[in-house]
Amino acid sequence: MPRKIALITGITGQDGAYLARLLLKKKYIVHGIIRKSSSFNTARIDEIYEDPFKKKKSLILHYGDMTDFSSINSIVSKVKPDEVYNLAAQSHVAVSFKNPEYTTDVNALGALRLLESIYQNNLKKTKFYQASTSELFGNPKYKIQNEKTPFYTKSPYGTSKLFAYWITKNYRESYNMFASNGILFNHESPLRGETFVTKKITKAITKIYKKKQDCLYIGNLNSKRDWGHAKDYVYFQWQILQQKKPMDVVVSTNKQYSVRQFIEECCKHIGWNIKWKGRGLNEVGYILEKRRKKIIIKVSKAYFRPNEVESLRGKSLLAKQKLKLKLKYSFKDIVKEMMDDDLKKIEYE
Ligand code: NAP
Ligand code: G4F
Repeated sequence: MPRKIALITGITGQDGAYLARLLLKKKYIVHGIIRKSSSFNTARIDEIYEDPFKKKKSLILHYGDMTDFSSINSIVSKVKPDEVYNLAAQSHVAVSFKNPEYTTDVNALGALRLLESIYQNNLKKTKFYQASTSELFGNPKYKIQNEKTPFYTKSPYGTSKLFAYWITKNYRESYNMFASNGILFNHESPLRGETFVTKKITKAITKIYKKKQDCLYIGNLNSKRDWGHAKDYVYFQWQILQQKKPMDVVVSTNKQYSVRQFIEECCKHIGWNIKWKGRGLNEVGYILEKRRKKIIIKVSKAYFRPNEVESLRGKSLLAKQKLKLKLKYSFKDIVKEMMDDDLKKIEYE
C-alpha cells in the first residue's frame, strides 16, 4: 500500500504540530507549509523536523503563504496530496479587529486559494479539511450550539471564517469535492499561543508563584468557553477526512467554564485560594500571603474587545454519532497539564 500524502497549512501552529505528529504516527508522508519569518517559527515542530537532505523523508516543509496563490498552487501541484488540512490562519480574534483586512485575506481568501488550486489541478480524489470555528456562533439567544444553530459572527475573524465555511461548502456542492468543515470549539494545550487567554493565565500564574511577576492584567473575566484539548481535537480533524462522505460537524466538550473559573482552577493547582473583590474594571483577584492581601489579578480595558462572543457551549451529537467522539482530557486535566508544563519551563528561564 502506498503511503498517504497529507498537506498541512499552519503546521507550525498549535494544531498543526499535534496533527503532524498524529499523521506521522499513522505512516503518512506529511508536507507542511511554513511562512518566511525573520526569526525561527518552527519551535513546535522541532522535535519531528527532518534533515532536508535525508533521502526518504516523512516530513517535508515548503515555504508558502496563504496570501500568495502562486506559492500555494505550486505546492499543491507538486505534492498532489490525498488529504489537505487547512489550519493556517490569523487566528487571534482580538488582533482581527486591528488587522481586519489581513485577517480576511489569510483566513477567507486563503481557504479559497487552496480550494481553487485543488480544483484547477484536477485533484478529484483530494480530501479537504477546513478549520472552522465556534466563533461562527455569537447570538446569545442560543445557549448551546450545534450544526443547526444559525451563525452570527462578532469579529472580522469570525466573519472571515464564515466565508471560509461557505466557500468550502460551495466547492463541495459545485464540483463534488470531498470538502468538510470541522466546527471546533476552543482547544488548548501547552503548545497554545501565549496571547490566548488560557496560556496567558497559566504562564502568568506560574511566574507570580515563582516571584518573577507581580500581577496579571486580564480582560473579560465572565466570558465563558467550551474548552477541550488540542491533542484530542486533531484526532477528530483526521477522522472527519476518513468518513465516507464530507460533512460539517461540531467538535466540543459540551461543558462550559468562565475565564474566572479557569484562573481559580490554575490557582487551586498550586494551592492558592484566590478571592475576588470589586466590580467591572475595578475588580481584582487576591490571595493571602503571610496574612496580607496580595493582588495577583487586575482587570484592564485594554483586553476587552469591541464586540464579544460572551458564551460558547457546543453540543456534538453528530460527532458522537459519526466520528464516535470520545475525549480523553477533562477541563481539570487541561489546566493541570498546562500549569505543570509552565512550572517546568520556568525553571529554565
Ligand atoms: P495557531 O496556533 O495560531 O496557528 C496558526 C498557523 O497558521 C501557524 O502555523 C501560522 O504560522 C500559520 N499562518 C498564519 N498566517 C499565515 C499565512 N499568511 N500563511 C501561511 N501560514 C500562516 O492556531 P491553532 O490554534 O493551531 O488553530 C488552527 C486553526 O484552527 C486555525 O485556522 C484557527 O483559526 C482554527 N481554530 C482554532 C481553534 C482553537 O481553539 N485553537 C478553534 C477553532 C478553530 P506562524 O507559526 O508562522 O505564525
Ligand atoms: O483565548 P481567547 O483569545 O480565544 P477566543 O477569542 O475564544 O478564540 C479562540 O477560540 C476560537 C474558537 O471559538 C478560535 F476560532 C480562535 O482561533 C481562537 O483559538 O479568548 C477567550 C475568551 C474571550 O472571551 C476573551 O475576551 O477570553 C476572554 N479574555 C479575557 N481576558 C481574554 C483576555 N482573551 C485574551 N486573549 N486575553 C485576555 O487578556
